[in-house]
Amino acid sequence: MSKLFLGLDCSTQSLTGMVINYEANEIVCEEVIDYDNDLPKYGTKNGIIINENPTIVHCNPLMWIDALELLFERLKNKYGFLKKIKAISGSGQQHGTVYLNADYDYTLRNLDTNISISDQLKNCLTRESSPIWMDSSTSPQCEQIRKTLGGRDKTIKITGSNTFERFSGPQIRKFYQQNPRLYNKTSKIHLVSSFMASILSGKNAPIDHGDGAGMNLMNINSKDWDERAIRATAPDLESKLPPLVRSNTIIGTISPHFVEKYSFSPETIIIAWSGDNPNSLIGVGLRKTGDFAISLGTSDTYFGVLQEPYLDFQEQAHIFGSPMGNYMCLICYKNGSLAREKIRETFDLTWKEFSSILRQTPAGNYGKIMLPYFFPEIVPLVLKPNVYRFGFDKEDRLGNVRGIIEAQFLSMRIHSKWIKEPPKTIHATGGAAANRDILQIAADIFQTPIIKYKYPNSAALGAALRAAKSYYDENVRFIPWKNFGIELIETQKMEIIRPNPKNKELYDNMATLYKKYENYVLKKENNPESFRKLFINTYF
Ligand code: ADP
Ligand code: XUL
Repeated sequence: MSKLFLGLDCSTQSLTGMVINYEANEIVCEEVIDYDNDLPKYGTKNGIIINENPTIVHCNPLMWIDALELLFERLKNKYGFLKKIKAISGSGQQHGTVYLNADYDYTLRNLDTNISISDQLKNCLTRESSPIWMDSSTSPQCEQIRKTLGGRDKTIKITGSNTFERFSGPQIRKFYQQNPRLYNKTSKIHLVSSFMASILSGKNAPIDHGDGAGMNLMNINSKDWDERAIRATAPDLESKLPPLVRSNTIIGTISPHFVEKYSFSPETIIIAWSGDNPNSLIGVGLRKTGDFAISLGTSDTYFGVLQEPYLDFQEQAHIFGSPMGNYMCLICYKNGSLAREKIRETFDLTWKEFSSILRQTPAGNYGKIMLPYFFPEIVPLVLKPNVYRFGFDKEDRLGNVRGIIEAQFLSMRIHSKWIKEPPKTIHATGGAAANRDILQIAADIFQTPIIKYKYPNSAALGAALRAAKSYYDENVRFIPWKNFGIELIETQKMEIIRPNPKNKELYDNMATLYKKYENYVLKKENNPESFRKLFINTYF
């Protein structure tokens, strides 16, 4: 009987389940639950609860559980092979936190199959909604924690990142300060990843080193909770946090609830979940230093493998644990897909029409420069959204379409410079990686070949591969990560998009120009208009 492995990805806009047959190097099926359309009772837009304050971005964690049950229902009805699944792991949008009372663990262990899990757990939440990675409402808490830890450099040395508004520690501190009574009633604080792992395994689950690093609470060297960071965040916090574990840890078997309701085998093992970016690193086959990927999902991220926690003290960068046991570096943009969608919707375009404009317009966009902060931005830090346009206006359809794509990759090129290793190839993943014309511009700006895949969901694939590896390591023989999953990933490669060398010099100059505009707007440096005119005279 073929052995199957399930990877789940609880991301910002959807929950995906991908089943693989590792020995046959095959993706067997993929199912997606789209929160907005499949679970309308939660009233989300792009997966989030709309708040009139754009810095506050929350989600209802019960929605993720309903999505899981709906996904299993569909997989069972459509394919009926859930019994053959040997191991499951998963991926969660990073940084988001779920707050639970003392009844949570008992309720999970004693679920009634006739009632939905979300109904049984709703009284276990001490915070009705969960702040997610898009929330940027914790600047005071970031400052307080950073100060207590001895400033920016000290904070980076301890936790691998400066304090960031979306990171779990500042979010927990804000909850403690605003609702000390409910904070005191909280007995467990989970990440999205460990919360979903606990639902699956029917008991409180640990946090892995990949996702734990995105909290400003884990010591990046020892990979344990850091006492100083915990004390700087909130009282009695350590007792509320699940233990930290290596990403390959088998945390138990599947909860009897899913065996009874969806016919999983009771022997199905559950592997610790991780964050979506660490899972994607596995899913696109990054295995050694110098391998890089861009993920163009709701967020845009740029990340790569590191052997040691090489720290950056200048930029808005992060060091996370990688699921292989070493490290990964990452930068994250909030103005990713939803910013591209804003332009697409403004001009009432389909993605096909959007792409056709990218093909029609020239590299350099006639010197039109956009700083696309439709939402508060992480890299560079911009808390008050505003879109800046130089040399064009918001009615200019062609200028805006090309402007946003060039802006996004110029910024990524500039702000990834601190990673001394330049990319040799870049693996592309996430919803917008389906768009060849966007990837061509990325290849030209980075002057690096970009690999395009058939399946854009590398987080779910990475989770499925992690599940398979822990199963084989435990039951068959140890296979190093160096080779693991690479043959399957190879079958998914669709195309290598090569950079156009003719655009090299233009984009080198445009990157310098773009940086000047960032400094002009954000650091009040000189207006670079004369450089823009020179750029136009040189290339157009
Ligand atoms: P997440 O995992 O963060 O929930 P996805 O990786 O599923 O998000 O990406 C979803 C996004 O992909 C959508 O918001 C949409 O803007 C984008 N997308 C889908 N198809 C295309 C396309 N052809 N061109 C550009 N963007 C696309
Ligand atoms: C990474 C980050 C986002 C989320 C959502 O630091 O905040 O990429 O993981 O995908």
